[in-house]
Amino acid sequence: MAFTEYRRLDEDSLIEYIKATPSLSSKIGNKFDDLTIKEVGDGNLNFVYIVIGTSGSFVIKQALPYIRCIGESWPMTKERAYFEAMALKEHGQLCPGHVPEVYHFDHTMALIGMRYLEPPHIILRKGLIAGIEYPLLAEHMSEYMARTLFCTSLLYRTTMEHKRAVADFCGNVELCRLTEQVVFSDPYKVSQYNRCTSPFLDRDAEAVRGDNILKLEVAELKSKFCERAQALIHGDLHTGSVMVTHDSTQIIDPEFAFYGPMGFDIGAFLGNLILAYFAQDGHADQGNDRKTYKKWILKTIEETWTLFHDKFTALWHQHKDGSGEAYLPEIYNNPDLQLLIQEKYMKELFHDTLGFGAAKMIRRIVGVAHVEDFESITDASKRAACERRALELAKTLLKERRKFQTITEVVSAIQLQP
Ligand code: ADP
Ligand code: SR1
Ligand code: MG
Repeated sequence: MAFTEYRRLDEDSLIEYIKATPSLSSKIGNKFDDLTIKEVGDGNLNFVYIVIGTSGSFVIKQALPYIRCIGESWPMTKERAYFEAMALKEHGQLCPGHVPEVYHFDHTMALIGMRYLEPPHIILRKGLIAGIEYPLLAEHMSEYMARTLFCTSLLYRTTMEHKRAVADFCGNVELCRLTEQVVFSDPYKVSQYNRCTSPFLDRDAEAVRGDNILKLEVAELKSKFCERAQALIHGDLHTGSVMVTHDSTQIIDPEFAFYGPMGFDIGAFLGNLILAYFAQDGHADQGNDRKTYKKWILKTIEETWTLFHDKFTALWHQHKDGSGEAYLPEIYNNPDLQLLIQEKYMKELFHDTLGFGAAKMIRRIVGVAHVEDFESITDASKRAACERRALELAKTLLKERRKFQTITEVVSAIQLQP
């Protein structure tokens, strides 16, 4: 069977595809008799197959020309697989310990072959719902974000390298436009795609649409998302894009990658941890009140930012005389001036993180794509109560982000949210 033009694979045609593809068949020792192939895609967009043989394994991810969770009525370019493969490779080079290796990419078939993150790896969001602590999560996520964001920014690269890379990733415009719509636009207007825990949150959703200050602030964030090519960001760094074990953290699914504001990634991760925090009361039962677990989530939020800050600024210090062209050493080699610049840069990044994180929280409560953290709370009134607290906190963070000076203040605000 030839695979010279795009077609959607299934379990049977995938075997033929693997047989015809040496980079994949060699991974399973060219043995096809005892292969098990299972489609596991529980994400929103694509099909994911786990392929396990007696001598090896891998994952195949294939993009379709539409959004899986909506259906063919919402077309979406399958070029997204190209950008996902590019970002996995680039981020993988910068942070190999936390990104699955790409074994194969087929542009025509919009298909990626990559390392199978074997059990006990699970999706972090599911671990957070189950109340499992991951002691190295903050360490690993801060490492991944510091390395990928710093090394793709002008703090590390020349403007020539940066411009070329920005131009390459500009092609991922359709995925960016999807984010523009579902994160920065739809939640603030009546849209056929929006939903909320009705009728409990109908008024809350209406209040979001009627909040002029909120709309003013979200416009500012949207403009930054569209205009600021600060670094190669993952673009969808929620807790469903992270797979974990007790001591491994792997970042998957960067199909929304492009040169955008760093705070969009950090905010996505922290915002989703905050959603996980507010969902805990809905998961509490007689056996576990989740109080200890909530403290661990708060500690992880605080540590992730603090460690990110320290690692990012350490990289900056280490490469201050390198080829990065944002602050040329011949102008900015004075230590006092360097400190001022760094403080200004990190303060703006902190406020971006809070703003984007809050926008990502709001869209998960009143927009099209909700999160399992809340959706798995079966009692709708209980779910709505959890969601309302998260929504109120997010509105405060988004509107008043510039008043927060430290991550400790943010954690206090989360705890004090009535
Ligand atoms: P989508 O782009 O549709 O969101 P994801 O990349 O999030 O797809 O993958 C969907 C699911 O497939 C994940 O939630 C995870 O369960 C599984 N998966 C994806 N990549 C891997 C991998 N490399 N190893 C193991 N499981 C994976
Ligand atoms: C229709 S919106 C689908 C969402 O799923 C992806 O993971 C992105 O977050 C996107 O916004
Ligand atoms: Mg996904």
